[in-house]
Amino acid sequence: MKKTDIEKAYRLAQEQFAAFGVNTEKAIKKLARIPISMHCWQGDDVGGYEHVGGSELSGGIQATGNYPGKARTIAELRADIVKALSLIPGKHRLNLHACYLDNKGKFIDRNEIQPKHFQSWIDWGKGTLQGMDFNPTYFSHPKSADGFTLSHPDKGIRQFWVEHGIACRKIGAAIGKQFGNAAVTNVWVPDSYKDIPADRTAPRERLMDSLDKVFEPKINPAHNLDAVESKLFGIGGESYTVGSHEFYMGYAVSRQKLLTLDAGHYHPTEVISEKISSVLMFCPELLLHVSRPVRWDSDHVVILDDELQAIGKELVRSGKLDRVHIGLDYFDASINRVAAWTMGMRNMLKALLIGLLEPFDTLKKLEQKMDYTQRLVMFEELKTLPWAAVWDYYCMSKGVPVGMEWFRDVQKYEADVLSKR
Ligand code: RNT
Ligand code: ZN
Repeated sequence: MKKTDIEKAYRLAQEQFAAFGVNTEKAIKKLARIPISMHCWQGDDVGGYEHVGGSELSGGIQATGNYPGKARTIAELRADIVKALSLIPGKHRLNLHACYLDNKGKFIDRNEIQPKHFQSWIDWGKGTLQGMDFNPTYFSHPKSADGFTLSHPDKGIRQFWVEHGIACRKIGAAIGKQFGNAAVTNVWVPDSYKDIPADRTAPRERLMDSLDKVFEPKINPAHNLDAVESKLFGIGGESYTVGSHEFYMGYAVSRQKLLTLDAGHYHPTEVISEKISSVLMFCPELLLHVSRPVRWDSDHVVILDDELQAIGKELVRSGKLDRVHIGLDYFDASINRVAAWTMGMRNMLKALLIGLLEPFDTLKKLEQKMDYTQRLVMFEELKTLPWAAVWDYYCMSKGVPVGMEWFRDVQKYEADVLSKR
């Protein structure tokens, strides 16, 4: 598309939105200030670099597919991340998992990792990223092979994982300190039973106790924020998940931690867009794992579907974006991984833009007057307003490819780099 055409389309769109009382310039400015935390694990199918060549993924999550070009080393992963970020408008964050440590070829067990093992990531990220987030890795490890970690019946194994959690919070703090903004360190454990348990209480009591130990050391919240993520079920853990939604909602509220809402961790008709407003009333802040479940927690690439748009709108409507951390969480190994990142990130931003372009005050007024007919008429009308022209203009103004142009770049990268791996 020609630059002048993008501008022309934008001017027309600007007028159409203005007729609804919406200022597109303001929307664009706000969008530019929202960082999305891009998950490192889409680049190598959640393998990590603890061992040469990555680890066997375990813990009830699965990456399926064997598309060529997976990042085999930290250097390759970084190159792929840089490529993806060059196609996404705005300045963003990187979400790292503990198993992506830079151990310089020497195995370091999870309870012994230190900030120094992530220093090369921090140094590398400083120029490019707005900040970084962190995750303890409670899967793909011999001590998680029983399907239990922080709630394991064995005290020694629980202690090992408590130490891992504490080590990770310290790494989060080192990251946050050096970037000048807090890293969110998100705790997710796979602990679950394949079949019906007899005792549902004891594992939850153990998890609560272990979490309290993980969070015991005081860490400056300006450097590190603690989040906890629930789940409904995992592969091989279908009947009972220790860290259920109720468990973590209660835990986060009582300990004033961040709650993580993962879009794939609820019953199929349950959506996280509906939960945002409630969680923000009772938790200090919120972390999102934007994902896409297809029939189950399948971690498909985030597309611009109804739920993603609902999430974008809810976040904007809440007026509390400053208390929300947006991260992506999916891993599709069956398509080009750089494209998978780019699509998900661009779609998340599109959803936020759609939210920012909504005449929320007008809709609220109609609702207060109980004019539900006009509310619905307006919802429908808004769907076809030319937000895409605003998006194109935004991409152009940020110096990233407009429309499908970004995919040409990825194709070239695949031919020049990925296909040679
Ligand atoms: C698993 C959780 C968790 C992981 C990442 C890799 O179901 O969603 O967030 O996907 O930690
Ligand atoms: Zn998640």
